[in-house]
Amino acid sequence: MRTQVAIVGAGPAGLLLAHLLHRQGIDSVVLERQTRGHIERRIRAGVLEHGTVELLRAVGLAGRLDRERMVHDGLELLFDRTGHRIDLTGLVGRQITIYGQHELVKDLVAARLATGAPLLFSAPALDLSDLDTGQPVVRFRQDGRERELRADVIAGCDGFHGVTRPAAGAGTYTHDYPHAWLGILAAAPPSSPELIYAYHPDGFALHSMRTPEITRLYLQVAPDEDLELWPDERIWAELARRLHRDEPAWSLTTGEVLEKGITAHRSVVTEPMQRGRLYLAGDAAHIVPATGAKGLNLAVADVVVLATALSEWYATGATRLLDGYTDACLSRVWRVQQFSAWMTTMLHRSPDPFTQRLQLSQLRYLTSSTAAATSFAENYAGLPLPRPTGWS
Ligand code: FAS
Ligand code: PHB
Repeated sequence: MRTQVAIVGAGPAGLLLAHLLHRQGIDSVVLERQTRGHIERRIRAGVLEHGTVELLRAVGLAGRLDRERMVHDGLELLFDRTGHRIDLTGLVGRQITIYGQHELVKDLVAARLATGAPLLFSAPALDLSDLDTGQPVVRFRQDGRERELRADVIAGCDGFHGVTRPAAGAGTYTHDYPHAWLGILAAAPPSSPELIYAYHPDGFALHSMRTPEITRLYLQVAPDEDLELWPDERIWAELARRLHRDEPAWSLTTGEVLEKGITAHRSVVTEPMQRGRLYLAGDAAHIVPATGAKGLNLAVADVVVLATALSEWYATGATRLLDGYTDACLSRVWRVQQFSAWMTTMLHRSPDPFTQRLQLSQLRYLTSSTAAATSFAENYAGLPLPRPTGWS
């Protein structure tokens, strides 16, 4: 097979890149290891930044999102059994959107299939070659046969466990956090209209949601926690304890647990995010702890930069933006890494009493200083996104 851009991975990064390139008349082939059903059911992120939604709307991908999303103007920080609201809209004029990543993937898959352009499921990329030539190749498997896809450029959008990041042979910065998240998806209406980030002596807890009927909740647990030790009753009891507040009116609404799992927390940055004609985007290039709800949004920012650089190259032959791809992405990547690490260390239980005092001081300052709350709101709701070529 032959195409202009070979895209490995049909997550938010790969599918959005394919869409932005298609709008510029640039051909691509998307290779996805899993089936369509698998990627459209995979529960991951749920918070979209203000800029991410504006972008999706500007490129014609927000039809269902605008009908079904939940819009939040603020969130709550809970500590010392008292809730403190951060007014995102009041402080920085920006909102967040609650819309499941798997719902967005469904919309992106539908948009791709509507163009008739290739999206190959159950087609795992095996390895890459000729990256330093003008005609790099992806070897992949489809229907039991090994095939080759030759392209001008390869976009590595295959997540943290894909084949493209190792092929880039780049250096990585890694930091592992001494905790993980036990997350559940539950058939229960939200107990509060907005997200609650709870700092508790026994560990962090998060009350989030997907729809008016479905909640998403998380508990801080040990990195090697055994899920077998967490029957649903214990999870609900621990959530109620950590989300407890002195306001008598508030209580946690429980329901059937639809899905539960444990997710590690780590920070990873790959530098450079390119090698020859290979460009990494999204989780293939960097991982953030989920506390700041940034992973998906950072993937979107990368592909906006990459699509703009590729559009210029195909339109003018200029490689200026492609050559500067890594630098253009890394400024935002490290900003988001710092914010996510800061939010994670501020809100997760530390065994060290001195650190606990620092955490409480940080939380009290953040919820009593407009300057501090504004900086938080600016980072949380999302810094402005670069504007892709042809943004209407
Ligand atoms: P993705 O991982 O989404 O997509 C990569 C795609 O490449 C996948 O479809 C994969 O099947 C495919 N692939 C892999 N290897 C391949 C190969 N060899 N050939 C072809 N295809 C291949 N973020 C939040 O903000 N909130 C959350 O609650 C949250 N929870 C998360 C839970 C988990 C378990 C994980 C892993 C991440 C979570 N994240 C969360 C972060 C998440 O949203 C990611 O940042 C986001 O999925 C990144 O999108 P992509 O870069 O497109 O990578
Ligand atoms: C989620 O809903 O999955 C979610 C929300 C906020 C976060 C992390 C995850 O900070």
